[in-house]
Amino acid sequence: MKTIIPQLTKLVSWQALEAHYPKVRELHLRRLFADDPTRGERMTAEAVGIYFDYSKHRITDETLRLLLQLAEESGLRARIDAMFRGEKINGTEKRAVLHVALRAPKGQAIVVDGKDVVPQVHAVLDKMADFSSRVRSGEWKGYTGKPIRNVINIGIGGSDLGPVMAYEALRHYSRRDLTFRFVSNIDGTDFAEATRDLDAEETLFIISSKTFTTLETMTNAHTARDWALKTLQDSAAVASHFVAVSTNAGEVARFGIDTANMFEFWDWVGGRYSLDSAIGLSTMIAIGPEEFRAMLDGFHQMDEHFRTAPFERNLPVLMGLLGLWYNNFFGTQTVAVLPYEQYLKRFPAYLQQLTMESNGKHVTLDGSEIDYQTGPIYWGEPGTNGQHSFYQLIHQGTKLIPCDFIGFIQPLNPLGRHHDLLLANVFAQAEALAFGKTPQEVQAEGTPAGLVPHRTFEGNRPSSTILLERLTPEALGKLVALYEHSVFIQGAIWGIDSFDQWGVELGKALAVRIISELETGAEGQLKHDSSTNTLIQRYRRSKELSHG
Ligand code: G6Q
Repeated sequence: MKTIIPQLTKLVSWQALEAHYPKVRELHLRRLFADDPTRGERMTAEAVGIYFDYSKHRITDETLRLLLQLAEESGLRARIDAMFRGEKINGTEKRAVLHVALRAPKGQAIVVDGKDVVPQVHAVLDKMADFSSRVRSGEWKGYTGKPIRNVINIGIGGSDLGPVMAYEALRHYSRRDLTFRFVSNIDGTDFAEATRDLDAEETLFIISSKTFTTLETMTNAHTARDWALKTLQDSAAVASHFVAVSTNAGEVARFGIDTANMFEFWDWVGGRYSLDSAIGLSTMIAIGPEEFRAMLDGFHQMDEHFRTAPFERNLPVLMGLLGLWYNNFFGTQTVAVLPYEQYLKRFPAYLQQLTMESNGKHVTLDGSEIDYQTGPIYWGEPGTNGQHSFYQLIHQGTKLIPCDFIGFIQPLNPLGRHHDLLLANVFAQAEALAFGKTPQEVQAEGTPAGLVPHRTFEGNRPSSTILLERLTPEALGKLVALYEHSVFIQGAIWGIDSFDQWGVELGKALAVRIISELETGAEGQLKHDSSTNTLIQRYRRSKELSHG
């Protein structure tokens, strides 16, 4: 199926932005703020409880006007509407992209292939709520009659990063008498460390896999079954200690899990967009069904804002356009995500998948090679830790790195002056990056001449400040949806498929061949390049020697 994509770099607005860029490049944020004392109030937007300050970006009103024109001219509105209508906008996989349906309230209709999917979503949510409540209350018992005390989610990629991030983010709201662990890596250490101090009689495994065929997850799931049965001694115990989250009932049954204990989702939910589907079962057990529904409501509020707000006040659109401005005109390569909230410590890792798997593409939807930059590299750490490590490069290095500062007005753990100190650091970092410190200012402090260049901060380093009231499940939903939609709008303008991930396939296929060569293959038959052959031979020889 061919989708007609307007040629991005030929658009009038794109060319106007190209002509406009050299002028803006020469402007310093010091000047822009001095010339317009209202800039810090004007260049902000607020919606659904998120305050978005974009005044410290290297833009003028004209830049914004042209970026908004680009959004219109590249057909963004039609792409947004197509997504919400359930059209198959994931062209290469011929799938609808409907994570928004996962948080649609009862009664709203979203139709895919002639069928309203919202009732199914709520049926699964109800089933999850029932199960979660039974685990939380102790009514759901292990095989030997003990209540569940430990929940281990086994999954990888989209079936892991969302659940881990959401659990960590919402730990404040979680049941502290239950232990939650997450096993993803095929490295046996991950499983061994997650289970070494646990009692199998009190442990529930959630096998989370859309396909139920993923090598890492199925290997860990089989290891988990062996581990559990070593203690429980009876394969009938699997029914009490294993549940599945999947789209693949056949494989779930083949593994030995009763499909009555399977929580369904659908092919129109992409892995990295699935934390609010049944993939969030561990989150629901941790925080309870009510808080989980509050999170969904937060997502939905942002969805509605995204769907209905005019682009100039639309947070995901503004955020996406600003990212595109640096990526495509300033030529920046990365974005730093800096949450000043300890509970969001896994948020940057989660965003890495969301952004980079979605927009790390080299061809347009119609398969043409792209001659402009697509998705940037996302990275980050929670503040203030990063300030004592990599911020040096952001402040004084030779690379321009737009930053997203994320902060919350109210602390979840009020402790002396901690929160004021934390927030002071958010505001100070954004200020220091934007305005820097001139050589004259450094000299005026009596700095020895030789040190002046070292202590000078050129400034003009852009950042957004994203402020929310308090990290609640609802707030987390809003924040995740903000990034989801901003990734989508960038991908839509770049004309790429943000919802496929063919780039993960080649390595997987090659590994399958190498696995058999490591385990059984004869050295003489290796047909890789000389480097891969030598590595395989070296591993095999050492393995043989160490096994005597
Ligand atoms: C996400 C990707 C990918 C996927 C994992 C796990 O968007 O599709 O990260 O989530 O490969 O896949 P399964 O859930 O099928 O095991």
